Amino acid sequence: MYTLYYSPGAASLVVHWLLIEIGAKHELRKLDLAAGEHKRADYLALNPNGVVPTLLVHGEPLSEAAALVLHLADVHPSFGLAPEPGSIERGRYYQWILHLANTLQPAFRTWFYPAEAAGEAHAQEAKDLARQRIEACWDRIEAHLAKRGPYLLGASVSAADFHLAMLMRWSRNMPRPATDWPQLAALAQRMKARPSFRTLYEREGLTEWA
Ligand SMILES: N[C@@H](CCC(=O)N[C@@H](CS)C(=O)NCC(=O)O)C(=O)O
Repeated sequence: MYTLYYSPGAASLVVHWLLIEIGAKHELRKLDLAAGEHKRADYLALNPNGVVPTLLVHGEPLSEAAALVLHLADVHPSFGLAPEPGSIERGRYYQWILHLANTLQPAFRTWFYPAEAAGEAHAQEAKDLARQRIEACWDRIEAHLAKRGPYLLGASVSAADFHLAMLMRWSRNMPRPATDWPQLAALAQRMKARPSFRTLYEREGLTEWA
């Protein structure tokens, strides 16, 4: 049994989406980030970083969106969202998820919280740099998909594509959203066509990037 602490559209989205995709029984606990519910003592006891997501797995708290993606795909292998451990495909899968989590997602953190990265006085410079970094990632992923796509691992979808789609969604109001890149746009269309995406949108009350 899973319990997901989430906020609509936040880094919890990919975890929620995968829970729906694999049909796992779960409860949702919505946190109001604007009201600071993620900084309250009871939540910090579960996630000392004070961010979403946190997933309770049989009552045990786990955090970090990418770790939760890897864990869910492993615990529910029949959905084929992760390659065989030890295979070269598995290595590529780790490579992509860690790239998304270590390079692209932190650039988004700077885009959304520029003062945290550089202080109020330099927030605009931080945002400009974040934009460059995000667009450089889109360039590289686009080139990869053109050569080895249509998914990150080739012919079949993996949990990494769900993570990528969440990050692409975050770019929707940027000067150049990820969907300006044709291979990425096609991947987004395929991911959005999954029935689990519709359910996710209904449950989180999302409308943008539908
Ligand atoms: N590395 C963490 C980052 C999570 C994160 O930054 N979550 C954001 C929402 S997208 C958050 O909780 N922001 C509220 C805050 O930092 O106060 C993860 O991937 O789980």
